[in-house]
Amino acid sequence: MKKVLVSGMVFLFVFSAFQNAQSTNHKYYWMKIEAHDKFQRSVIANTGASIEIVKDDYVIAYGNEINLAKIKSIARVIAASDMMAEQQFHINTGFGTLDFPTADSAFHNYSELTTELEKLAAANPDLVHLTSIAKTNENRDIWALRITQNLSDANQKPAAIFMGGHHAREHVSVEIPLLWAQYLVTEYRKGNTRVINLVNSRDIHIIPAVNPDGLEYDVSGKKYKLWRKNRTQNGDGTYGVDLNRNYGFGWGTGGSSQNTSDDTYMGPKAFSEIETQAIKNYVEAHSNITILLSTHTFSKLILYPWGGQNNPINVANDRQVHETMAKKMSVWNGYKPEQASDLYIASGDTTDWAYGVHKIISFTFELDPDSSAGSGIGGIIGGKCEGLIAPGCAGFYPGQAQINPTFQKNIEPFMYLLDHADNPYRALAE
Ligand code: 0X9
Ligand code: ZN
Repeated sequence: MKKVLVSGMVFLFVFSAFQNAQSTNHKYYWMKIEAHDKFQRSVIANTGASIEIVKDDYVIAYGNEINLAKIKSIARVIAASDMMAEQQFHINTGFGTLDFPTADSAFHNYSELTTELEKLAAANPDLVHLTSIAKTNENRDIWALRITQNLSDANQKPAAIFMGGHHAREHVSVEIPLLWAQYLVTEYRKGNTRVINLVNSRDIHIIPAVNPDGLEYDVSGKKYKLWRKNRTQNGDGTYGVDLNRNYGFGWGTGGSSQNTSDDTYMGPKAFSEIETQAIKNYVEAHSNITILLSTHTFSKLILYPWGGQNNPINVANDRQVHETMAKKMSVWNGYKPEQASDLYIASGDTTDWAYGVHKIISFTFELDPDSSAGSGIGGIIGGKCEGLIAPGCAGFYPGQAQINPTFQKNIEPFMYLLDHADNPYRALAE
């Protein structure tokens, strides 16, 4: 009996190792799936595919053939088209040039981002302080900029934190916090009194690229790879944890996957990742932070907790302050304000943790473009996103011309967030 059990275990081990070795060789699919409400969408999110576009009657999701098979058993798949390219297999075959395709050279790769941040800090030592908050698996610094008039008493000032680049393919979400930092300094020097007053009276934290390893991987070889996660080696041949499923509030309670090869893999435990640990430690070291914004792309949404449960926040004024601020900001940027779980349930995201554990008023912006970008299932050119025909490609890779207009429409919301760091509840009386 014992022998049978042991050989059974050996078989299972060998079999699962084989399966896992195969799991890096997934085919990826864009899927158009019938779904009429958040409950149907949450069931789809539970398969480990990532939902990228939400419409009244359907969603567009991205995932592998296992996700697709699971989805087929629970919902009607209207169309699915596979990404055939070798780079969709997501195996490290050498990085090649770590840079954007030439047509998108206005985006900053990691070394260009580092240079910009260093330049800003070096030219403005009285205002801008650059630190590395962690070294990633691949030895990149996660940079934090602190903009404040007098560093020695910054801890006494109300603080807001802006961060981007949790998801590798969401490059616009890195450019916007970078532009925000540059804007604050430029306007300060120009004598913009509103900016001067805010910079003098606030402690401003900006972390433009939470996931530098993933961001670099996504552009390696000058080809977009539609990569989402970080680049942790999961130990079974697969790479990456979804950093926006790895935070430690309600971790692993829905809309995230235990399967290492899935795009929404939650990690082996909450805060298993260097990147999420770094954000946790940083936020906890700055207890004056009252406001948090995490930029993502795309769909033009302003999201607030909860994302991991359908209930609204049950503390009335906390719920109202999120709702009121989101609504107010939506007038400026034209984005749709809603509770994150109205899209679909997803647990372990940044804002649920920041609000749930630290009572920080927290928002996710899903930046431009809107969800009509490539929302039909089209053909795919060479399996890459360069043809921008596949759904989601245009959404994640909208082209460099999109960067500045996206920033311009978000200046006022960002100023509003910063302004209200002294007392977010003020928004309720305005
Ligand atoms: O799924 C995510 O992590 C975010 N969308 S993205 O396309 N950038 O990946 C949305 C997070 C919002 N939270 C919930 N929907 N619960
Ligand atoms: Zn994202």
